[in-house]
Amino acid sequence: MLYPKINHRRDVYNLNGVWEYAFVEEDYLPTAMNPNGKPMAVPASYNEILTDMNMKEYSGKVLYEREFAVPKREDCLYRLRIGATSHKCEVYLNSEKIGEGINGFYPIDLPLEGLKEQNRLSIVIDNRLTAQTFPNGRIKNGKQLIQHDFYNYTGIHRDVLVYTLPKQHIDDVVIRTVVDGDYGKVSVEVRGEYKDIRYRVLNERGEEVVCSKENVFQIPDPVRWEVLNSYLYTLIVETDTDQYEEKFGIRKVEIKGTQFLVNDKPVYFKGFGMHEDFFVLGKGNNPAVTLRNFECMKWINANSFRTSHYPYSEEVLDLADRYGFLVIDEAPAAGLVLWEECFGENGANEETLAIHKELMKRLYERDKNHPCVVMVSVSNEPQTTEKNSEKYFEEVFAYTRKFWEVPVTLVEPSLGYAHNSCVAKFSDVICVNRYLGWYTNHGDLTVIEEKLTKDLTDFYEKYKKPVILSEFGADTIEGLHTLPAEGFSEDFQTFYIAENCKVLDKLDFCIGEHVWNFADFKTQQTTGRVRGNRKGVFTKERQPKMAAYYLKERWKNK
Ligand code: BDP
Repeated sequence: MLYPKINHRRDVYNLNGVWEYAFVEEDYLPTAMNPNGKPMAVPASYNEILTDMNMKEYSGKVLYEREFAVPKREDCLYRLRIGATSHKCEVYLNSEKIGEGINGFYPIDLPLEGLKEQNRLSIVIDNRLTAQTFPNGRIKNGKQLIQHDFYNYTGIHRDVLVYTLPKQHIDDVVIRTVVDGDYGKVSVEVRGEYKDIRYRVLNERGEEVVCSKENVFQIPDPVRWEVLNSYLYTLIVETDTDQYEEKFGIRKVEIKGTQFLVNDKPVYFKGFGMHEDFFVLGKGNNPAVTLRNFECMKWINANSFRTSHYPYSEEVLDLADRYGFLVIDEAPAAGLVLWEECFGENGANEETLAIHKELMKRLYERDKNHPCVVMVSVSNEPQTTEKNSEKYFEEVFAYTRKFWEVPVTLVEPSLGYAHNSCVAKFSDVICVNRYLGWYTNHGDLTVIEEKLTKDLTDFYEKYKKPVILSEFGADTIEGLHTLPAEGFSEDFQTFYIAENCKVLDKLDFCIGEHVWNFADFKTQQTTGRVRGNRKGVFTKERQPKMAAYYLKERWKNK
């Protein structure tokens, strides 16, 4: 799947802006422009824009609609590309259903046939979460129950584009670097219709370094894509009728013993679990917010992040490629804890499993060419202690590895241990979440050293795989200080993080630390949340809390 790009063969028209929205009935069909439509921004979530609680928390179907016109050309095909709508949706062009979206974090790419001079695009979104959606949820007595700790933002969250393709066109481009261990050897696989094809590669200065008729070629004096020191080449695929440009980086990812190697050099993951979440926008993609996030990460000397708990926008990954961040690309499989409903009695619920596998494939189709993606996570905190999880995840891992060449992991829950996890054996790197001294023994920093050492060492001893502490953190209200340090103060967060890090420094099978979370984020209302989850090392405004200065110093030389 290729991102729509503009060049002399292809056009792109942007449909972002102010659309009409309306909450609609279950069986609603968009046969004409809805007369109750009110203005709504795209991309954005509606939840942080509306001021009425019932509307903000609405669960059910919501219509997004707009009219549009594009220049008409006979010699090309038209397609629609919706970056993401949360969650499922049905798409209609001039009252005709043209397709569906199956998940809130993946693009929907559909042919647009029979375009008129003036057209109406209607998207009916369903934001309800069930045992068969990703993330999972449950509807009880008509009320949405959320199984995970992030807000169920709803809306069109990423760009809506109409684009054209030549009739004979390139469908897909897969770029593999470091073929047979040789740096600079590149192989390109192009899917599509063409008679002639050639491959050109430009370096970062825009100079042509390769022009080849063959799909496997050598880049002279290759410059590698390194962690925090990226180098991106541009591949231009030219056929007799079409052209597509894709950036790529030359880098090799490997696990040797307990080392995670990028370009033959061991790396230590320093960074965060994050969320796509910001004031007013909700989950609406915005490059200014992404850039502020990345500038803060550079400032604090982080080198990596996990796209917890769903695939982030393609624009985020483009920028991560450029900043040289290492990304653990996570599927939207959070909240897999409803074992009876999700997994059935004797192993996998076939429907849930089939969707999960499809999402792993689509993640590959979308993200395969990004050098920043160095590992894939199939799920965050499923109930790995449940025996049925073994069969389920055996299949998910095997299927994921059919596509992905990078290491594959699964993030173990706070109560998953080496002795009771049925699935840790499938991971290439064991990612472990721990909230010692926070959710257990709350406020007691003295429990961390012994318990964390034991939990992580047990995982290593049993599986002999490298380990990442993929979540640890403490809710912190900025400006709150206590002496001695008590929970929710900036002091406590700083000492809490330092205490965990002290353990990691002693365990050489540990290859990384991802603090939970990069910034404060919205959750559903509940007693343990003061306007959301406050474990951010940065506030929601993206200003540093006290712990940020500790981490900046620590990560400078780590
Ligand atoms: C972890 C979850 C994460 C939560 C975090 C917390 O993976 O999504 O936000 O707990 O409670 O278990 O802060």
